[in-house]
Amino acid sequence: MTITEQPVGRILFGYWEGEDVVVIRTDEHEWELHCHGGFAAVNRVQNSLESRDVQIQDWRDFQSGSQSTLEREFQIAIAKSVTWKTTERLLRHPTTSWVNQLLHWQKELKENPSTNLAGEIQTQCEQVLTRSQVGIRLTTAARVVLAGAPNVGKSSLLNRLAGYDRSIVQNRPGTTRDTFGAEIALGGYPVTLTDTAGIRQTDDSLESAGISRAHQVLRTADLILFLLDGSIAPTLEENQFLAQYPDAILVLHKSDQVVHPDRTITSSLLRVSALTGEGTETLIDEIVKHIVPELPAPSTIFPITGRQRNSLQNIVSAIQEQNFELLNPLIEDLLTGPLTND
Ligand SMILES: Nc1nc2c(ncn2[C@@H]2O[C@H](COP(=O)(O)OP(=O)(O)OP(=O)(O)O)[C@@H](O)[C@H]2O)c(=O)[nH]1
Ligand SMILES: [Mg+2]
Repeated sequence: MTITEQPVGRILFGYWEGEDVVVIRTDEHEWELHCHGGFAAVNRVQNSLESRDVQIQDWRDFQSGSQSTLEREFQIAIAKSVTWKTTERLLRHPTTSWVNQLLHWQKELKENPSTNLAGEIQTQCEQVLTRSQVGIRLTTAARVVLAGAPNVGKSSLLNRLAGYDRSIVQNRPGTTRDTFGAEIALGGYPVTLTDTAGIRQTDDSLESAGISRAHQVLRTADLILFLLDGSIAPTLEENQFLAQYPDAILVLHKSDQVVHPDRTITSSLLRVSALTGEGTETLIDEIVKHIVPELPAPSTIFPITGRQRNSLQNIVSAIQEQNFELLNPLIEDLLTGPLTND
């Protein structure tokens, strides 16, 4: 059977240029095509159809229908979500209730402009804004950076946490020359774990370039893990680093080795060994505790895009400045403003 003979609603299974495909005719002139695999398989099928004058529609336009921008943003976030945990949490977000609440406010403001609703709107928008970090962590990978002296075991720990050999490990200080990341999930949350060049004074221009890149990523990191080699005495560089990045989490690395007598071990110091795996579970818990704020109850509203956060902030500012006439258009903007990329 060819697809033009396919009855509407009938599901066909077959091959398209070597790829398995499932084709459903959804209307007289509309077919839905599903294929398996990653982006390469999808792109291959799509390109071959495009070359035969089939019009490809972006799924974001396809699903827009009568939905508000707010609802579309949550759907896009769910589609892009890379872990089960973040998908589940986004699916449970009470988006419809949020939309209904905004529509209700708009109606009230129109029907009764003298209404004393502004106080309630301000309080609720401020509360939603306090949960911004939750929305960011559910939709954007946290940037966690590994730092420390050359040879302290940064690349080994990255490989251990990633579960594969992403980074080159050698018993020679100065092995890693550039910064690079591994996309992983820790505790169910997406994380970009970045390896950096070991920080030290050096005359090697390539190594110094790597060290200055390390500082660039350290300045924008959500969390820094600073590794100390427990088997050697504390160094001046360690103290200098901690003065510069006081929020870094300290990790006493190579914990499988005998701790140097000059090292003071406090109970807050995490003891980890990339070699044996000791302490890695505790380290992961600690990372998650730092990057993800406590999740609110499933029925709680939170913003997930920069557009939503800006819109909420504009509503709060309008109320603070007593520009009540701006409230309705600003709520409209939160509901239906143009999609942005942030
Ligand atoms: N005993 C022990 N050795 C380790 C551990 N982790 C790494 N090493 C060893 O330490 C040496 C350096 O490891 P790397 O992971 O390359 O260290 P690095 O911090 O990335 O080094 P640079 O890239 O030069 O800055 C290698 O010989 C590793 O096998 C550990 O947990 N225990
Ligand atoms: Mg390295």
